[in-house]
Amino acid sequence: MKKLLIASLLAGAFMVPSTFARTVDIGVYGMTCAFCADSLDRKFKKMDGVSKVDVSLKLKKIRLETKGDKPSIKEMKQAVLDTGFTPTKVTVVSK
Ligand SMILES: [Cu+2]
Repeated sequence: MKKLLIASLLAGAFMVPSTFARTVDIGVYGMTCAFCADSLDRKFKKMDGVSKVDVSLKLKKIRLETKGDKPSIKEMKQAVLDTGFTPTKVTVVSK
């Protein structure tokens, strides 16, 4: 019984989800309409590690929330390029 208790305590310790998260703002040049915003939104939602995407057409930027260090800043910039836009400034808002 005692053994079982220790085992479950250990398992619990390993299952604690990481609270580490990042918020990143990506400036986008060339985003002019709702369709642009939508294609960027869909692109980032498909990326591993991205938990939230908020595309602002007005501010011409994307706010991302990631679960950890992935995707890298480089991968974010590449995703913007792949969608047909030009990334401007990438800012890590909080970590
Ligand atoms: Cu457009």
